[in-house]
Amino acid sequence: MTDAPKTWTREAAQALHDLPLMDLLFRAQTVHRENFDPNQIQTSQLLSIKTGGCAEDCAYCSQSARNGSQLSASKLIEVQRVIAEAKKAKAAGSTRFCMGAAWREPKARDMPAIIAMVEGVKALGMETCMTLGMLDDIQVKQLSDAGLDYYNHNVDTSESYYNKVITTRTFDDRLNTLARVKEAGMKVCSGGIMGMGEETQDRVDMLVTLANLDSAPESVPINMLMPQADTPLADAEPIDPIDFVRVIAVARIMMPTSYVRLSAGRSGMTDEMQAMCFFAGANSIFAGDKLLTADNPDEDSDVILFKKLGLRPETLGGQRCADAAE
Ligand code: SAM
Ligand code: DTB
Ligand code: SF4
Repeated sequence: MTDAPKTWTREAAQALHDLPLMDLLFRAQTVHRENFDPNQIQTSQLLSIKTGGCAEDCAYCSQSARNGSQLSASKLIEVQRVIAEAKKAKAAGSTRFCMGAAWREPKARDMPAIIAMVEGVKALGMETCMTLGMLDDIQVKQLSDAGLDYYNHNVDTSESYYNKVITTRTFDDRLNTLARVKEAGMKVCSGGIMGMGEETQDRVDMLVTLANLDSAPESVPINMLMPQADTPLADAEPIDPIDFVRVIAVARIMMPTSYVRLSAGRSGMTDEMQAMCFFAGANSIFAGDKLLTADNPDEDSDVILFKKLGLRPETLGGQRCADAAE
């Protein structure tokens, strides 16, 4: 069952994807239990530290200045506000605080505040994650020196579908930043979005890219497109829920020790769909009633869902369990 190849071919990954659903889910749950406690879910909370006015043209995003979205651009928020929000997230049970900025890349003048945010949130005893766009060598060193734990930078889709979604940067730009982050010693959080009009092959190719990185990302967010008004993908055909579950299961099997995050789009999912995603091996979520700009299920409904499913939020230090199958 754990005879996973080191390097995945698209044929092997596609064959996995196309298995009868029950066979795929059984394999995914088996791999999951060999590597994690199946009833434990890591929770991260997001905060938008700089919203809107972004120079990139990502077709899914409400924050691109190039899309017609009504969202107004804001400046980088105050460090103290970030720390106050992180304290609330910690009190609500999140172990990781993820700070996101609508930038193509950070400017040198922003780095002192960014560093202060990382240091301030870490001082609360939380894990830190940032997503700020592309980084240069100086910036990865600054973030790593500040103690940043994770850097989120999604590949979003397959290499061949990439320019249907984003034209202001390339897939290779994305991979270059991921390589710099890894090289600087930070953990990588990278995944993508399902439901942007891509083919099944694009979903498989995206997972092959991620699984075949020098080491697979420690965290793999799988987002379901949340269609945003006035963006080119506002009317995209929604992905079939079972097709989404398949992607989670394939991600779990191909990246057995990574956290697979059931990310954006949970507010549009039934409890049953989320339960299937957890069974397929998703073991992380974003908690809190807001993502960056879009809605997320409120805390109460997540508490009820966890109770119904017998899930426990992971605590810091209570992480990956090598012999979880016992
Ligand atoms: N500007 C940075 C960047 O793009 O890397 C960080 C913020 S960006 C909003 C982070 C990720 O959120 C994107 O890569 C994308 O995968 C996800 N995302 C953005 N808008 C979304 C939407 N409408 N539905 C689902 N996921 C979305
Ligand atoms: C990720 O993969 N999903 C998060 C996080 N990384 C930064 C962002 C989701 C954004 C959803 C749309 C919004 O809130 O604007
Ligand atoms: Fe900018 Fe990130 Fe949105 Fe793309 S996804 S427009 S880079 S904020």
